[in-house]
Amino acid sequence: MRILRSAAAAVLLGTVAIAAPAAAANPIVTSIYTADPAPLVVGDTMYIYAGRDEAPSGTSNFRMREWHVLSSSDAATWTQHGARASIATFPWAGADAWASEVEPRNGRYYWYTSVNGNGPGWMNIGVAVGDSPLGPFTDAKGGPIISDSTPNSSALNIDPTVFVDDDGQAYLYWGGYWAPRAVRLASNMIDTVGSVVTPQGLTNFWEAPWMFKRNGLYYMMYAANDTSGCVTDSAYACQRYATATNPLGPWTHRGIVLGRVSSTTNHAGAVEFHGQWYLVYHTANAPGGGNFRRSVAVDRMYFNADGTIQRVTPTTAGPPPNPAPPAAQEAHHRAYAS
Ligand code: FUB
Repeated sequence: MRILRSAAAAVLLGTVAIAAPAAAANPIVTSIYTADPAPLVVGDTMYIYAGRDEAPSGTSNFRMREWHVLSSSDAATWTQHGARASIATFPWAGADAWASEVEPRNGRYYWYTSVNGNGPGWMNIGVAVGDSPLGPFTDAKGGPIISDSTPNSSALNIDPTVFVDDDGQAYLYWGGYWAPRAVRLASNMIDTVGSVVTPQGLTNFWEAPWMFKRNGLYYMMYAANDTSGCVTDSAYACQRYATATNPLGPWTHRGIVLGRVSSTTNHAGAVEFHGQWYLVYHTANAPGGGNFRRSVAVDRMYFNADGTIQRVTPTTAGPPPNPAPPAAQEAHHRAYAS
């Protein structure tokens, strides 16, 4: 059974073609459905790691087996690199390639995933590792980092976001069903250190945390589905955010980054690229799209002078091209010429 599943996944991975760069517009990819985007900037390239929605039209369950990678040199034109990890990447798992995020450390790229293990319980956090942003990626731990049997784990162990602070300490945050969780990671990026804690102050947290730091302040963005300013129908969600002066909180809720989108789920990541900030999120806006056939979008995100975030206005045009500054391009060309 295991061999058959792996072989099928290998075929899937092998048949995904690398597409030519696609013109800027939201959604940024329409040849497949993509969801749960996690941006990562490496040098002059922005990568987006995203799950693939494969639910047939008219069905009402997630069908997700692969994680794909996109890249861009200007945040406007995107190249599809196909599936770079799948359920088969984790021999101990069998279904549900849900939200993921890649965190670099010491020249390696750690791809944290939500995936349904074959053991007791439902969702787990797994981690694969590769030597480049495009992989190849292999299971780094041989089992889940977090499972339902982890003491004080979330009610739903999904949606990992990993952050390495300036002092080298790494943190894993995750959670769903209104239950955010956090734990320190060892410097090997695959073992937890100490107890799982419950972050305080993430008002109306539902799922999909996204951690980052800007100007010495910690930011946690997350999906909420309350009807007290977020959405009018709690089947949908918005993106709220909170800030803290310590990576484990306590957090102070600051407001809404992104209102309701056309899909019931609302999952986003934020990143700075070539001096500008971007919000990467998903909607149901692609042709034939829906709650289980979502598509990734990119738009500019703006901070106020006091560090608060302006609410993002989703666009269909997407952001204008933001290539590397000329000096960086010259240095890049010189490096290649030498
Ligand atoms: O894509 C499956 C799940 O839906 C994700 O893990 C959640 O964040 C929501 O987007």
